[in-house]
Amino acid sequence: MKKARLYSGMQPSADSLQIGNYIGALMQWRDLQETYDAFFSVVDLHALTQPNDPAELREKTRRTAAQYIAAGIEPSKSTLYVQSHVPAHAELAWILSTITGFGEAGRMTQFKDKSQRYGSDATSVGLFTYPVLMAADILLYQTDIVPVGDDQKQHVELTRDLAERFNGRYGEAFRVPMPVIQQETARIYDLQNPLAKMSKSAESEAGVLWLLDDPAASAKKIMRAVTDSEGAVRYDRENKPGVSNLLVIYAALTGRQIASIEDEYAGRGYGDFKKGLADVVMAEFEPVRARAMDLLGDPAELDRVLAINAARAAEVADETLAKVYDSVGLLRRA
Ligand code: AQP
Repeated sequence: MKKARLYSGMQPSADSLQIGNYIGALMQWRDLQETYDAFFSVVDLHALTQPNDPAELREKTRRTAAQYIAAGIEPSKSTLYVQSHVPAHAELAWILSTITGFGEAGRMTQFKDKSQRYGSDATSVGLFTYPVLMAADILLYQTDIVPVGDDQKQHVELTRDLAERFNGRYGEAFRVPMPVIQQETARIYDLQNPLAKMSKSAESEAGVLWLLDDPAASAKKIMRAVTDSEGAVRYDRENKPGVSNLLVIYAALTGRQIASIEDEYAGRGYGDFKKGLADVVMAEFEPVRARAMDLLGDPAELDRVLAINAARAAEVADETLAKVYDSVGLLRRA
């Protein structure tokens, strides 16, 4: 039987991914690639919506791809490629932008948040059309499911609306995808501000655990993580967000139930618990880091693997794009 298709991606917006990207996305992708025909891209065109140093963006793109592989995404099993290597993404985004309402795009909360944060002079049209490019990413591959965090749900809803609108107007060209929303327990918060989502672009580094960081630095950040004065290792998201976040990380990385971790640390202080967690994080990250560094030591080989995967992606994407061009009435080149 043909496997259902899955699409997801991450921006190469930092030298290293953070533990939220790992637990909230990569660990799940690693499992999902077994049952789905999975496409995972490094969305470098999206990353252009932030200011970038060109040489650094190239490096971050390689590093992000290396971390996908190091975390267990297998380029022989999944299609792991760089978005800009498949020109159909930008081309379909243009077509989709012509059927997207201005007001519809303006209602996207991520755009509203980011544009407020940057101010109108620093807000580009690219940031405004970011969700249209994301819709193109998903629709090019006739995707069945899109695993995303709940902050991306609105973008997948827009994708569905655009697919249905296009199909209704021009005839069936796209499969209408379903979002699969990540569970609350897969969401990781900043260690210093456990009410804010941990993010690659956090203002302060103190609350972010980087996959490629020196293990001693990660351990230090865990030991300094914000907790509370109760002293009990107990999950209570509302009243104990710091400790709850650490428990979620512990449980996600060990596959254990939160209750069993609470039992283990009952009557022991936060120091012991944090030390235990630091050991868990270091044991998990160490092989990932070593493998990523190994891959980055041979960039020509990494580029070769990415090129093979981009060719595989382009085969599927080009077929969808050709259909779309025909549907909207663009004259075929003789
Ligand atoms: N804190 C998090 N907890 C759980 N999942 C998370 N993801 C990101 N942060 C957390 C998941 O990682 C993937 C990365 O998506 P992205 O790179 O396109 O952007 P993002 O979601 O905005 O991630 P960041 O790290 O916060 O990046 P910046 O700072 O560049 O915006 C997604 O699957 C996301 O759900």
